[in-house]
This record gives sequence, C-alpha cells and structure tokens, in this order.
Amino acid sequence: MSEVVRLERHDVVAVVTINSPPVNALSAAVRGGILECVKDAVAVSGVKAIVLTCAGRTFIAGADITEFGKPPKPPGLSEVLLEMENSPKPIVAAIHGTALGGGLEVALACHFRVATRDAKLGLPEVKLGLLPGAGGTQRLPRAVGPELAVRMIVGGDPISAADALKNGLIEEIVEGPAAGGEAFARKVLAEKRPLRKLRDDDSKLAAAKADRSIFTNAVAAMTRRARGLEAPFAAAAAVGAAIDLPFDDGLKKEREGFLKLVASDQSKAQRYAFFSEREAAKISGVPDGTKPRKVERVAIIGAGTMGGGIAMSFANAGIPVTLIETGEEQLKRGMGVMQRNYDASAARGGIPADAPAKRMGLINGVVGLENVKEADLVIEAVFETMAVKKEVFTALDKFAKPGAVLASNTSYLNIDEIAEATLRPQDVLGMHFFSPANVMKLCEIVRADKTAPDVLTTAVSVARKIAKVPAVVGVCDGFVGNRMLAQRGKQAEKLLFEGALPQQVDAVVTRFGMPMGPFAMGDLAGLDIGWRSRKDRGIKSEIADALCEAGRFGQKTGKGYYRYEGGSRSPLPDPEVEKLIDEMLQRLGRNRRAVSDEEILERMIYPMINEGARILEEKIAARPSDIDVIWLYGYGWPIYRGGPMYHADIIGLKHIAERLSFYARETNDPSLEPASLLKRLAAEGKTFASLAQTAKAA
Ligand code: 3H9
Repeated sequence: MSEVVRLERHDVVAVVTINSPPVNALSAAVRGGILECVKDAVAVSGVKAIVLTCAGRTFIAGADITEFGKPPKPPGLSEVLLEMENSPKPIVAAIHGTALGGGLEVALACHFRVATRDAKLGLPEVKLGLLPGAGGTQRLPRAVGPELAVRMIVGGDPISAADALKNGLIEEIVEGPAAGGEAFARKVLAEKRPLRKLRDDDSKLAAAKADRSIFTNAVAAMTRRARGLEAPFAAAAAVGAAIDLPFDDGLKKEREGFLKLVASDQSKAQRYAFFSEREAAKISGVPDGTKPRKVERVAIIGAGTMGGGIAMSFANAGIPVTLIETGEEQLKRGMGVMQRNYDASAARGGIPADAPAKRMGLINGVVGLENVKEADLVIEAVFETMAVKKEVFTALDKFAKPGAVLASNTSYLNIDEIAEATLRPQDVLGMHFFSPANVMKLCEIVRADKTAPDVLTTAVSVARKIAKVPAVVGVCDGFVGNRMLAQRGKQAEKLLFEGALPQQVDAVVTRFGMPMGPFAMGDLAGLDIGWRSRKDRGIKSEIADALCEAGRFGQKTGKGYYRYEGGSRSPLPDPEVEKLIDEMLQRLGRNRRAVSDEEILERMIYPMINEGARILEEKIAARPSDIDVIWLYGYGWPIYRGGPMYHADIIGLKHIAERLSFYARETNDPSLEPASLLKRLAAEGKTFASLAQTAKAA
C-alpha cells in the first residue's frame, strides 16, 4: 500500500486519507496512492461510499510545483480524476485548510464536497503563471456558474467555505473533515442521492450561453490589472471554452493552454518567485531550532504615514497595538487617517462592514514613550535623522520590558549606531516597511552586528504573521532596495542631461512592467524631500533643483516632472519642463542627443543589477533570490520577470557586464564598471543562481 495515502474501512464507508506533509501536494506518489486506494475501495464489495480526506494542516494544496518542468511521472492527475468521477460509488471530498489548484480539482471530480468552516477553496494557478490543468476551468463554472468561476480562476483568490456553500461549490459545512465527510457519506446513502458528476451538469452555464456578456464582463473586470501577464487571459479563454464547447472538447482546450503556459518563461519566473519568497523566510547563519520570542502586543512609535500603516498591518492580523505619539494633536491626526482608510476600504467592499470598528478597537493611541512597557515588540517610525532615532532608543532602553524586540523602521540609517544608544544592542534590529505600509508586502529585516538570532527569527515570524514578505539584509546605506534604486535614480537624472525626457524614460520603464517610472515616482513622493536633503548635504542636481525652485514639488503642487490636471494623479507631459531642460542644457553648454529606448532600458536596469552584485559580494543579502523578493514585493517589479537578479541570469551576465563597461566608457562614469562578482561570473559563463546552488551544497 502507498506510504502517503491510506485506505480504511468503516463498514460501508471507505476513507481514503492523504498524508504527505507539509501541504499534501499532488506528487506522483500521492497521485498513484489515490488511484490505487480509490480502485481498491470500488472493488471491495460491501463498501458503498468513499470519503477522500487529508491528514495534517490542510487538504491538498495543489499539484507538486517542484515537478513542473521535469519529465512527467505517471499516473497523470487527469487519469486519476477520471477514475474518481467514473466511480460507481459516491465519493465525498472532505476539505479542511486550503483546497487549492489541483487540490480543488480533485474535489471537483468527486460527487460531493463538504468543508470545515475555516476552509478556503481556490484555483490560484494564475499566480504561478498557469491555468488549472486538471479540469478546473471546465468543472468549476459548472459548479458555481461562469461569473464566480472567472473571478476565482482569472483572479486566483480563494473563497471561504461560507461562500462555497452559498454558491453550490460544497454541500455542507462540517465540524471535522474526516468525521463530517463520513457522516455526509452516510446521509448520501440513506437518502439514495444520485451521483452528481459536474461534467454532465450544464445548468449553470445556460445564462452565459444565452448572453455571453455575462462572461466577457466578468473577464474584463478581472483582467483590468493583468497588464503584461499571459496566464489570466489564457485562463479566461479556457473558461470560455466551458461555455462554448462540450465538456471533453473544453478539457482538451484547457490542456493545450496549460501545457503552453507551464513551458512559458513567465510561469518559470513566477514559480521561481513562489519558492524565492519561501526561501527568504529562512535565515542564514542562525542556529537550527532557534525559537522566536513571544509577541502578543506591539508598540509603534510615531502615528505618521509609516507608523499608521504599520499599526494597521498589525490590527489587520488581529494583533493589539499601542500607537504612541508625542502630543494629542498628532495622535488625533494619525488615528483619523487610519479610521478614514478603513472606512474607505469598507465602503469599497474590500473589508467587512464591521471591520473598521474591530480593527480600530485593537489600536490604542496614547501619548508618551513610557507606554511601551507592555509591548513584546516595539517599532520606531519617527523622523529620519540619527539624532532623533538615538534619543528614542535611549528612552526605549529605559521603558521597554526586558527581552522586548526593539526595531527601527529607518529606510537607510545605520542600525548598528542606533543599537549603541541602548544597553541591549542584541535586541535591536531594523524592520523596514514600504509605503503605504498597510498595502506593500515587503519588510526588509535588517540584521545589525549584535542582533541576537532569536530576535531575527522573531522579526521574520511576526512579519509573516501580518502577511508581509520578510527578507533579511545587512546594514548599509539604503539596505538592499533603496541602495539599488539610487543607482537607477542616478542614471535617470543623467539621461535627462543627455537628451531624454521624463516621459520617455518613464514609458520605457513601465513598458518593461514596472508600475511607475522614476520621474512619476518622484512626483508622487514629492520632489521637495530630495531637494531639502540635497541642500542640507550641499549637493546639486540642476534639473530637479530648478523644478523645485519653480515651485514644482510634484503631485502635491499639481506640477513636477509632469503636470496634473484638476487634482488627477495621471501625469501629463509638460512642454514647460522640456523648455526648462533645454535651457538648462544650453546654460551648461551641452547638446541634446537622441537617446534610444534600448539604451534607456539598459541604463535603468543594468546598474541596479550591478549594485545587486556588489550587495552579494558584501554579503548584505545572503542570496540573489532575496534581492529579487525585495524588488517583487517592495517596488512592484513585474512578477513575470522574476526579479532583477533572475532577469540578469535570463539576459546573460556576459552581455550585462559588457554593456556596463560600454556605458562606463561612453558616459564617463566609473561607477558603471561591472562589480567584480559580476565580472567573475560573466567570465566563467555562470549565473547568479549558481551562487545559491553553491551555497546550498556547502
Ligand atoms: C496546480 O495545482 C496545477 C494544477 O491545476 C494542474 C496539474 C496538472 N507544491 O507557503 P508555505 C511547500 S498548481 C510543492 O510556507 P503556508 C512550500 O514551498 C499549484 N510544494 O506554508 C514550503 O516548503 P518549504 C496550485 C509546495 O502554511 C511548504 O510547502 N496551488 C506547494 O504559509 C510550506 O508552504 C498553489 O499555488 C506545492 N503546491 O501556506 C498553492 N505548496 O517549507 C501553493 C506549498 O520547504 N501553496 N509548498 O519552504 C500555497 O499557497 C501555500 O503554500 C499554502 C500554505 C497556502 C498551501
């Protein structure tokens, strides 16, 4: 008998239990085990019904993603599902945890489905650049209708057990999966319910067959944000086939689409991103078995944009927060912003109507640093100057309870220096959230010189608890993300001096797939911030300075690198800016030249990759994939391009090193010379990914 799937007989009911930790993914062994057990249960006389359930934390979470791209191993999932669907004895899927992807497809091939109250059901394949490849696009629309099917398949988000029940995806909500499944199977037998094969039931397709706009409108709504991605469109086409074609022809279409996507560069990049995200949560250099400290209450210092966003992230996860300000006025303003944010989300239907009150109820706004005393984790989000930070940490040392983790949300300051302001540097580290902190998923966890291992694991586990993606980095100016971004910013500005316009540079960057170009981003953040900081440091940036001197601070003043009409956030090219650039160049005695889009793209991306290589050399990041995770979740790098280091491997490091040397020469900029690591890998014909493999083997 299979090691991962077992068959037990409880008189007339046979129970097939999958036990393949951690998530019961459909590896070849699991597929084979299900097939064997179902065949056995069908063959045994006296067994009248079969329950399919899982041991451990979850029902089947999908196909085994590690098998994609390798030679297929029999039996195929579709073969297993056919055997199940054609079983003459009713099969009940008893779901708990998450029934995802191939897991939900297994359940859809069963004749009945029940689930526990906290279960989630979904087809998230699009998030891996795929479409459901084992009948999901054909059976789900028949179970719940094409509208919801499009939302689940093209959007990729799961639904709750309650929604599944409401929409006919499950028959009942049960207390425990195995016992509930068995009780339901006995009910099916007692009531002599006919086997329900979704393949034979077109009733929920009728409306969309008569009026195709039901389907096309649902697709339009779900693909609005799918720019550049292939999978959502292919997935929508497969659902369309469920409406237009007989079941078996629809299955064929689905299969074709799946096979094409599984071999695509986009899906490879997205699968890489999936595993990179999970790898990033594993901290190198920490002794095995290091346990995180307990975090039941968090204190956040500063109720400004960052502090408020961080507080919301904790409240969203149900963790109580003490939000601390220096005065009532600032506190009131901060609490007001959060309340308005929550109310707007509830009005949009993004969160339940009672969520704003519940979540605000978890945030206790107070004045005075002494209020940190109950917190297990303190996150400082005050003004970005070293003197202020040190003052706060010295005070924290006095008030925070022993063993509390003390984190700074600084985006570039030296955490080692901040830690010295306390007598407990082992408890200090950076937790760098990205703006808006309640939305952006990245949290750079900055390991300082003296940070204790369990403090690091605490920060990583807390970040995951509040649905952030943590990536551990070392101390340096700007850490990983902003340090690389600075290289792009420098080149963007130089391109203006050579003849490119902001709209040309931004268009190239957004065509590549980034949500915004550097100039539109500058306008959004406010150009006055950089201007003031340059003044403080005695640095000049002629064009940016001239814009600010003309009162063009970006979106907030309606003008920056672009103009913005009537409070709109859409950047419009501004001839005045072109004139200003022309005049500036004339004054500096420079001629504008035509800069090609290709050059712009290379100069926007390659210097960042080069900086990434330096970051790896200096061991500021442990793995190239950690850098990719930072760019995917902190800066909106297009997921179908995997991240800057992954992208570099795809392009080829030799080409990148050559182009960097070329631009270093042509633009007289030694900082563009390839980093020694990049040069070495390029010369050896290797990739950044090879570094991770070597590290693992060591
Ligand atoms: C599919 O099904 C295609 C079919 O339509 C067609 C087939 C023909 N495979 O996330 P966690 C590993 S596509 C292999 O930290 P959580 C994961 O790498 C698939 N491994 O836990 C990690 O390993 P490690 C559609 C998998 O509790 C460990 O399990 N399904 C898979 O935070 C724990 O994972 C999906 O896209 C897998 N499918 O979250 C679901 N899933 O410990 C993908 C997980 O070595 N999975 N692992 O780092 C998830 O969304 C989350 O893992 C889940 C649990 C919500 C299930």
